[in-house]
Amino acid sequence: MAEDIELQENRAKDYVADNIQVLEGLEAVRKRPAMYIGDISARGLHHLVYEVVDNSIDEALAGFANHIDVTINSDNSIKVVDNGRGIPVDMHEKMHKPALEVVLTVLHAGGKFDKGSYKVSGGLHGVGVSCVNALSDYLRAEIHRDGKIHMQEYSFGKPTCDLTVIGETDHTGTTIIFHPDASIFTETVYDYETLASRLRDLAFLNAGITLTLTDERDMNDKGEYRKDVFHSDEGLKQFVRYIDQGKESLINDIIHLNTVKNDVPVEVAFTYNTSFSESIFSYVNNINTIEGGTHLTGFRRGLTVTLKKYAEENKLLDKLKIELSKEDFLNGLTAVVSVKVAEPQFEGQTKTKLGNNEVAGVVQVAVSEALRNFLEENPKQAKIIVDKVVLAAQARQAAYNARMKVQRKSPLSGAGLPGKLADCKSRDAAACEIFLVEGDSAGGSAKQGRNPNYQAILPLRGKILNVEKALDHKVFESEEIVNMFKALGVTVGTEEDSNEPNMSKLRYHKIIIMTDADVDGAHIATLLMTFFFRKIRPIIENGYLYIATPPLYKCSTKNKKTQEYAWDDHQVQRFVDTYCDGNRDRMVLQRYKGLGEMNPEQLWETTMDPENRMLKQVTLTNASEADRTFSILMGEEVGPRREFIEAHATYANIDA
Ligand code: 0RA
Repeated sequence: MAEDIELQENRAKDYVADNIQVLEGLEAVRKRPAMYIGDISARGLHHLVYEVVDNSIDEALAGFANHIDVTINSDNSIKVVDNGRGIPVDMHEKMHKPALEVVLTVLHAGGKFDKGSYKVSGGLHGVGVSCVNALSDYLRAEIHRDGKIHMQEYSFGKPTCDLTVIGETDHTGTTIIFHPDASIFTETVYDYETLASRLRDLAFLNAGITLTLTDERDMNDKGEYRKDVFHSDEGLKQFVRYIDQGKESLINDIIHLNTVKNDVPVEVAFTYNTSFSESIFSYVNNINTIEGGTHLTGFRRGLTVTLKKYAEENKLLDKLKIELSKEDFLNGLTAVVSVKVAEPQFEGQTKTKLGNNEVAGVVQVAVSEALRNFLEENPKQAKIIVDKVVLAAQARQAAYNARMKVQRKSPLSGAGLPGKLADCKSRDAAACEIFLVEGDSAGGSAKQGRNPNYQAILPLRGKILNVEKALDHKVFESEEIVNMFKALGVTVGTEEDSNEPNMSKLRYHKIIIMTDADVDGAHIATLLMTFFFRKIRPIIENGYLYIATPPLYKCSTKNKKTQEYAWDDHQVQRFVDTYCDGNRDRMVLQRYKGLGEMNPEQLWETTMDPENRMLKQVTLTNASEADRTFSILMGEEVGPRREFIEAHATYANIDA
């Protein structure tokens, strides 16, 4: 334990030296924050909250807390309250300061007082709450412990007062309030949905704990703050049901196991729906392992081996003429795999891939046992699953044939590019952009307005195919979709048993969806996002997908001397205030109904010119939430879609 050795050494030094050492630790965090929390964008900003909440989750998993309340205060500071034992406040003998202060000022000090406890949470980067302290211009800790309320405040990681008793209390717990340092972060406004989806995940992943989120920036007419309560009694079983809300289930049951094998707690839930996509989400110590790893390998193996064996033993494959491949078992599967590993090794580009080999076998055995039992007890549902696997194998063969027909005709030379593509001159993918434009007329304007050196235009006719509802071979028969694959230089499944997109010949690193700013445009943008999410997800994961934001208005003074574009009503009002002496009658307001109403110069100026345009980058903060949303919005079930739209009606009156 390197930290322990360091602490021992510190004891020999004098108090001042200790202090300097500690400050240097947090200075390092302030100097290179991305090294500690991933990045300094919105993601890092939200990560601060997860870091604090994870400590409370640990306290709950140790059996001492069951309630965690998160509040977004009106100044975008965050309050996290738990009902655990409270961070210890007694003197830390090695450090000569209260344990609380050590926790808040020494990197990785969080769990050091509680050796016996099984610390499995602790944030993606596991840096602890001291990191949050270092990156906050203000932090306040309030500890309810031993009948007293203890308080200490910090600024930029340094205490601004001694630990003080400020009152009495009849309960225990920890409250941390912090305000992120605006000089560190490029984004300082918290997004409710982002926090809500993480807290919802945590509730599903840790059955029995209640988490709440309150937004004090957002009050309704009744004077209530926006608030959600997240709690799950059935854990991952409910998680799977939640993800699949918009999908039609194939079998009634959700197969659920929750066990400890070789000291590794394993929880898995899965079921099948009638869709053709695979929705597997995996977690290690509550961290979403986006890149997968050994736990996922174990799950897949347990699932395929057991199902195949059952199908063979029960002679359910006799009519099948082709070999089953691994992916046939994953069609229409929704699964969540969660393991808690004492010493996880994280690998991969984003350090979200579990490397511990011993975990694969543990999960495989647990899944095999549970699935075997389920199949034997539920022969009817077992037959339905196997039939679906067989269907998937046949569909795979048909899709492969369709793809091959397309991709054979599409050599890498320019000759294979779609006729409608106006390509750019550059061949440097990192510098190149492609605009996917709604309609031929807007496409024409874009072609004239663009910078042809690095901007390509692909006009799309009307609504593209909804891939959420279509079988793969239909997808590869759709002209618009094939054109996109060809233009992008992406192929899918050139290996017969794989659906992985091949990105190595990707021709553009900015793929920009440009649609009208109306309901139809939003629908087309959603169809395109669904397509990328389901078929070429790495484009989103790599940050290559963008949405253009054409202006909604052009404001002109009556004499036409001054003109400005506006994207919202605030900007219109600012124009009125600045150029019309606050008198709306002196302004001519042109409402753009579509891209086609702009001439090429206007389209360039407002929407395409990198100097002026505002691109929205499509990011993926929570893949299971995105999966659920796409299947609700684009899938078969009408009820959940209506509910969802009523709850999230952003485009409700944009056309009014
Ligand atoms: C170490 C020891 C003990 C509690 C905690 C840490 C603790 C940390 C956090 C962070 C947020 N909430 C927390 N709650 C508790 C307790 C040791 C003892 O009481 O014996």
